[in-house]
Amino acid sequence: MKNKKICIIGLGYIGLPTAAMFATHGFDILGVDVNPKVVDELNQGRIIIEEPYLDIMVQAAVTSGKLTARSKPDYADVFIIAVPTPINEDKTADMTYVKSAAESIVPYLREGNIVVLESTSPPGTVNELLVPILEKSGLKCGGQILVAHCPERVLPGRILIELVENNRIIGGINKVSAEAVKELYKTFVRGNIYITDATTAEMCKLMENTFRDVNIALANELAMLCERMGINAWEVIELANKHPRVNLHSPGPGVGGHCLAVDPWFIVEKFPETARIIELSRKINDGMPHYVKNKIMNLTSDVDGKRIVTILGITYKADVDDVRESPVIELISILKKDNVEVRVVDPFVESFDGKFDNVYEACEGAHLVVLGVNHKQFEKIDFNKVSKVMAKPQVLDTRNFWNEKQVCEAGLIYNLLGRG
Ligand code: SAJ
Repeated sequence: MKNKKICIIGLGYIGLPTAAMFATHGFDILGVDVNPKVVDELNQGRIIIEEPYLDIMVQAAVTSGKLTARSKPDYADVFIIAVPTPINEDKTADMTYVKSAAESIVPYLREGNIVVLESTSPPGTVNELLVPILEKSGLKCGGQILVAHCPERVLPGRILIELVENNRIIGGINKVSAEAVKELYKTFVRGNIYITDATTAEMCKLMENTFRDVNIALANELAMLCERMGINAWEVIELANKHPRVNLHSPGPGVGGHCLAVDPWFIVEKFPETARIIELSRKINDGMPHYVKNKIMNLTSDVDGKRIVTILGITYKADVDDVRESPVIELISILKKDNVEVRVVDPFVESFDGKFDNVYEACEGAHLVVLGVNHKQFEKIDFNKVSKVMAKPQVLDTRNFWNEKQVCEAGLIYNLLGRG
């Protein structure tokens, strides 16, 4: 298997770490990306995304000559497609990048090649979309070319660890395809590798994120119920989770990122009349920024003139720089529509309208501080300083992150999402 040439289409959060991983395991890697900046930087051993240790690994792979990049594919033994599958306005999957990636490799396909789709895709994509494109080469899939779906399942911030440690699912268009791709991934995966058919693998990947999204919707519904009942959802969660078969998730200002907020729709688009819990959960989670906005408006209802709200953390989750589908950004935009002055502090985000670098300056004259994302750095805030500079000393913690006692001792009123 080793010394084979692998062509990886798409050098983003998944394609690039996968390229670096194969390169450091003896393969010759050609990375392909439509963005010239990604290609140029990579050929100089540099990367333009944030992920722990990825820069070092990529630099080593490029220096050793095992990883190079260009804008077009070339002949190879294996082709891996790792391009984005964004979502359209109407909540259907935008398969444009997968289609053009597949079409771009057709001229270079030869008998004996392996083609792997890593991109998260609606069930049926490999059989109904990928195979017909690849067969334009005149080669038969399943015989002359082996084809499989090998969904990525790594968590941003832990990608290099999880690429190696996580279990993997490989769905082949036939058994020979699945077995061949298993041999390939075995070179660096230390978790178990399970083989199945392509559509089952597609559905597994989507259901993993849907499982999480539905459970978060349940937690968000619990938070809203507890507020009405005058009890604390976080206490309910803690105590209910003492049961050996219960694992309630955490409420929050909504669900973001390019996975949980998107993948469930790929199932809904297939059978909307059947995927009812999945669709309702998406809507509950998407409604959370509006719910939090109403809370903010109530907490500042006695303010004369323009309300000033300081939001700490705007990325889609803690300690990452990714703002895709961030519910806090949605919250900011609806607050602004209601004429609220929003100030933002986020050490992970370079620029954003209303961004302050200093927490205390951002709190000066504010009527409410909202903890949007629980970045580790926000643990160390000096609440005494915050309390002194605010016009109305109060906070809203949407993540159950701060220590209530500490906040109150500084003279601030502590409000918690999910507690009535
Ligand atoms: N969130 C909550 N409450 C919770 C847990 C999360 O509100 O109890 C929110 C987070 O704040 C965030 C969103 O959900 O806005 C998603 O965060 P996440 O950490 O659950 O997931 P992602 O999107 O970073 O990564 C997921 C992972 N999938 C699963 O854990 C099943 C990852 O393994 C996948 O590889 C990734 O999606 C992907 O690429 O599909």
